[in-house]
Amino acid sequence: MKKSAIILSVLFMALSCGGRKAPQTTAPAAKETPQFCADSAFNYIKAQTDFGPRVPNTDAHYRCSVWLTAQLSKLGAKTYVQGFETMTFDNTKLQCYNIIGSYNPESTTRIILCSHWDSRPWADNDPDPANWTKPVDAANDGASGVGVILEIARLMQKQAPQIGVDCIFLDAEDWGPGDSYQGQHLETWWGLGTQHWAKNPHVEGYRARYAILLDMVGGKGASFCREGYSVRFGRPIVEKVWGAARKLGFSSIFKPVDGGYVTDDHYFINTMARIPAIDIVPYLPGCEESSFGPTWHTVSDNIDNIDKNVLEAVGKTLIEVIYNEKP
Ligand code: AHN
Ligand code: ZN
Repeated sequence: MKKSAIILSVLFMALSCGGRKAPQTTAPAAKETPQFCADSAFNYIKAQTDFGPRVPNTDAHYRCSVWLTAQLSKLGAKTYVQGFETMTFDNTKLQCYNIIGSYNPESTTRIILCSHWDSRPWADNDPDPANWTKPVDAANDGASGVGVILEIARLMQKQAPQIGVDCIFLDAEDWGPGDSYQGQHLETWWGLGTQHWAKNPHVEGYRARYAILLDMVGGKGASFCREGYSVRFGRPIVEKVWGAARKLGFSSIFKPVDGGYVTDDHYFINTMARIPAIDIVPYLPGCEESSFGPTWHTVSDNIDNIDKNVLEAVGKTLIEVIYNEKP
């Protein structure tokens, strides 16, 4: 993205949600929670897709890693970059980067907000076989969670929550075998960046109260059921998040319904790092095109199919949770 375009989009987001609040007539009872801005989250998503598909071992991937680190740093976080090499199911050696931004780094009471940031190298669920070898823009499947977290980071710089928050952008989630792969299908072919982080935390002896994973939180008309491993390992967190959504009137998006099990990054945070982790993921088993929504692993997973209403429901719900968390 050109520098002028970046400046313009930042200016736009400052104007779109940054308006002053009406003057207070009565004394506020408690400090208000900050206002999540879906336009700003959208701009953070577009800035990522503008690099092109962020497939590991490509220039776009490397340049986006530098940009993500710079964003967290600019937004006042203490940043860590974990560079590492990993092997995939198809014997490709990947150069990867997990990117971490810590708020209130001294606090011993911490929560994690995380999302994968890499793009899948193949749109192998596309209806057109000609697209099966093309990389995915991954506006939803990757960039959306990162965009929501960056917007929350922007708000945390302006108003600190009472607890420590670690924003973790996980690499190499999506280089897993497609349905047509003839070899063994192992869980461990997915979430490679998370597995590295779980074995090598960015801080020695790292602990957190819980983790919330965002995966595909910007699909058109998306909704979220209570994912299986999230309920198994982190039922109270699921209840906290879905309860906050209900309080804000988002129960049509955060459905109070149990969904299926998804082998996603949170699975490894639970089983390897032993930190309770939940997944906000649009998984509706038995859907026609895909259980993860119509653009999943297709070339249509691009910025034109991002839904600001969904971003807003997810962002506002998380703000409600984070600013009510007590040390
Ligand atoms: C499996 O399909 C085994 N896991 C899906 C995890 C995923 C892929 N999330 C985004 N892309
Ligand atoms: Zn994916």
